[in-house]
Amino acid sequence: MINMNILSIGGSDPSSGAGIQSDIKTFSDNDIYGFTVVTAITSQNTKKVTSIEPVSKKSLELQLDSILSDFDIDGIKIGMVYNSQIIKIIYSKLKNIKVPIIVDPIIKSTTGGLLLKKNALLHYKKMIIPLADIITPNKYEAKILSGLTDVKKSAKKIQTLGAKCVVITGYTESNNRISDFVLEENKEYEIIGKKIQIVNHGSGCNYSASIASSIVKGFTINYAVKTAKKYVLDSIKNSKNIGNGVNITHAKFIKNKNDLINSINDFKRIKNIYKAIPECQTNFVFSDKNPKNLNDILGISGRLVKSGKDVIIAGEIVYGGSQHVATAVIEMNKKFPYVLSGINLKFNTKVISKAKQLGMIIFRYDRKKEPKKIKNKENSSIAWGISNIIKKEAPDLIYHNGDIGKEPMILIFGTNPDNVIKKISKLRLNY
Ligand code: PXL
Repeated sequence: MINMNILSIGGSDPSSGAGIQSDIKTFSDNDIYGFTVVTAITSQNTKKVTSIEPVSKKSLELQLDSILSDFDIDGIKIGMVYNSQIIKIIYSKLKNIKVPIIVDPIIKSTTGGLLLKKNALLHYKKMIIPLADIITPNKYEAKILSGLTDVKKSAKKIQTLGAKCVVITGYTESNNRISDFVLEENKEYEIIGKKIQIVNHGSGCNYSASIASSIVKGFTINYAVKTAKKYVLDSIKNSKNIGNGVNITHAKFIKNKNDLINSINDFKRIKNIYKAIPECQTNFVFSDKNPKNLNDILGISGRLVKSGKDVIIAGEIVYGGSQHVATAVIEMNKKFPYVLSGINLKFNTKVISKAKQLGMIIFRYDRKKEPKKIKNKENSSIAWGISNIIKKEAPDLIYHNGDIGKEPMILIFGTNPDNVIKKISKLRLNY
């Protein structure tokens, strides 16, 4: 699946909790190939930073030349830069590069080490900030960069220094919520997410590398920030106490994605399954628990598409990848919280009869009875249909016979993608 590359320019962290080692993990979680250019070699563990050795001018220049002369880079992330010499080289090599650049200001480590020399701050403001398409300081870093305490004013100031978009993490915090403030070129907003209190090493790098991953794939800044917040929450929740100091973050994020990919592959292996793909094609989705909107649901960005006698995966597995099937799962989940996965298939009376024979719970809604108001509103018929369910247990299968211009459809639901596949297998689809 790998077809994107990001270059991470930053410090080496031998504990792999932060720095370029950690970025490789995040890129890999996003099916992105990570290149690394080392600016400085730190010696550190989960307790403290014991030394920092910047690489020579020549080494940095040659590392950058090696990568930039040989590969197509889709994006660049800049982390720890340490001193003025490094800053100047990075600036001169990147100032004319056209790919998105995500800058994560690295000033101090959680364990106390100073990662940007005090006398390099001026050069950082003059040369690194203007390179940024997105810059992701936390509240304290933003204060150091702008000299201002107020988060909104600080973001404006950093934007005037040359960053196109400023994302300040930890804008507001409570016991279980943390929000980030986003200042884009011509709009500003706040994104609220869940917080858990675990002192950790790595979350800042995870955040900016996740944003970079979404941006190179063409997603909006809003989507990138929301997804990064989920990724970081997950990586802190699942962080590991593998040393004697703070936890090291570790994302489990890909588990749901892998489960969905495995089930999609199982689906593709079902004999003659291409016959079950409707005209509008198929999506197969897997939701996080308690989904609030489409961005909480993994789906295929371009659907499962019939191609001759094959079914091909067009697009990627991403949050927000499905509209229709994901909307159906959200509605089902409101009534039956254990329903987290669903797929749509071509309508066929033989499939319905077989489901009845197997004792599956079936629900039918009539799109012809749909109120006009709903018909005209994009994506609301599924919600309307499902809201009419009066059953005590969740239906395994929902269908409708279509309407003028609306293809009839079958939807199969389950607790997870494998559960959906098991139901499909039992049905022995015979189109
Ligand atoms: O988390 C920030 C960070 C980034 N890069 C390197 C680091 C740290 C924190 O310790 O060591 C190399």
